[in-house]
Amino acid sequence: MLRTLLNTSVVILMSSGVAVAAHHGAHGQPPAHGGQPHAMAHAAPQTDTARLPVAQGVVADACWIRLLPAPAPSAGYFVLKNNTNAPVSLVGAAAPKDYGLLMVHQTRHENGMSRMGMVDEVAVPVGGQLEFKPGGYHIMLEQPRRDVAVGDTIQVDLVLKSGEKVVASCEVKPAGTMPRMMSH
Ligand SMILES: [Cu+2]
Repeated sequence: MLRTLLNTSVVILMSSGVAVAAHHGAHGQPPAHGGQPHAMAHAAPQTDTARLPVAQGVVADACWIRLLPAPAPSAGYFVLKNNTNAPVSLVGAAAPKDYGLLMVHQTRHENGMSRMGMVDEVAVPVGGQLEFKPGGYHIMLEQPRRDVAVGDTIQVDLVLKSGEKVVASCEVKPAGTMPRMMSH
């Protein structure tokens, strides 16, 4: 019942234009993402990931974070590899030491516009991998709890549908790291 309600909230958000071209600004302003549906939809992934067991056979490689000055959200990228014999799905993320809110996002290109929306679940096939990269899937990091600086290492807990987590060690890099500044 609760799960159904949460999913419905996400669908409504994604179809009602939360995904915007200038998403950095939109996401950085409290009115844009302070709404109740948004907060509810992402309450679960912000749970205490410290208690989750570490998944065996699932790894996140080459994680890095493109740092933008607050209140703009920063973005995290990595390669998620599923070396198990079962499908794996990413359903959330948390970096409790450093950020108050993480979200799983996907950037899509429609009618020449770059749009971004939250996603419930990202599947990684058996024996395969999925690259989170600029212009595609990414993690948004919001509400920094300290002054995160270039060169820092951020521990990001990636929450799987199985109730396990994958711990990613992410290097913080400057905003200029990406050639396409306005699109991640
Ligand atoms: Cu995003």
